Amino acid sequence: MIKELNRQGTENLVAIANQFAGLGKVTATKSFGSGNINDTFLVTLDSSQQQHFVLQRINTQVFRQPKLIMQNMCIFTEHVRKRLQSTPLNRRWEVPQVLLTKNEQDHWRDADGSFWRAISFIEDSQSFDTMHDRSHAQEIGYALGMFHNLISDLPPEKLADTLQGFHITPLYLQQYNEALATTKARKTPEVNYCLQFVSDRQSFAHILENAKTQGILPLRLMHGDPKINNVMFDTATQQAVSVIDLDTVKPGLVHYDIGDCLRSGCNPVGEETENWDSVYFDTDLCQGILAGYLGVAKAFLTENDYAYIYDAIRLITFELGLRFFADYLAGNVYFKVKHPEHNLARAIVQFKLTESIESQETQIRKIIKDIK
Ligand code: GN1
Ligand code: MG
Repeated sequence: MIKELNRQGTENLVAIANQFAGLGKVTATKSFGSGNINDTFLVTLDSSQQQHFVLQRINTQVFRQPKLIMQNMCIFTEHVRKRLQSTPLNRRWEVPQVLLTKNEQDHWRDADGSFWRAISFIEDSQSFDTMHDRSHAQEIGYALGMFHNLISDLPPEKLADTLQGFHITPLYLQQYNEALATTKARKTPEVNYCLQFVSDRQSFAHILENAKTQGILPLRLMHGDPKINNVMFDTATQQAVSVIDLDTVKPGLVHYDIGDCLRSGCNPVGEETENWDSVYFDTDLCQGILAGYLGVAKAFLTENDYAYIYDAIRLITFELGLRFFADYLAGNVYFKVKHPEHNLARAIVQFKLTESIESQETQIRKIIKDIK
């Protein structure tokens, strides 16, 4: 029975992929990447013009208005295409393209109502879940800087809000309190550690939103999810060539991105480890990422922006832990999990990382001061 369903699933996938395969026939599909929200597949074609593309089923429980994502993506890619045409870079840089169906639509709804879309695959490139060394870190920073730079002249209001409340830490705190009030989770030592951890940081959760409301930090366009494995590297040169996963490109703070990139890039054991004692924030990698980032981003950052970089690193790390923990308490309804305690384990990783960031505050602030 299971075999039968799998076979049928694969056949359906090929049929869906063929909707987007204008340049050939689909010869293979396979699961791709390690996304926590959408389902992602790499499609292989028999065409010499286009060998692969990325097919995704959008999780519409999370992204309630998936058409807005496609609209944003088209505006974003068009803007960047024009920018690169008028001011070409002196190195390889690619922007994922939206692929249309045979009926020229930017998505396809299957018989179950699932929302499918296709994006070009950046050929001869790869991504990594953990950082190798300082030069890798510098390239990750460059990639985020280039990403911000290329949209720094696109007014934020041109893009829609594809995920309301995303990276608004006080809202996550509210959802956490709601989950806590009704949870059936047992109070194990791990759960108690997380409860105490969040309780000790309630007022800190407001730091970036307060700065935004007071006009200290301006609303800009951001990527929303610039974690290490969303940066593609040229397989030959090992230089960063693209930032992928554009679903959350929308108005926000660049600080969410800086924080997310550093919390993800400076944790050498990665966010899926269960060896919690090995989790730490590597300040050499932090220096590398910031050097790469500021090399490109210096032009548009203000004095106030620098003043909040340390807080952003600490906050976004804490926030992701809070999001994982709240989802564990709520019964794993948002992030995909491999086992019932998965989100709890992920939360502990982010909280251990937050502790490591807090214990190195002076060094991190000095890195930021010396580099600007
Ligand atoms: C989710 O699905 P994925 O892996 O691209 C999440 C990010 C988290 C990340 C943690 C829309 O991203 O915010 O940082 O997991 N995306 C959304 O791995 O919530
Ligand atoms: Mg993502």
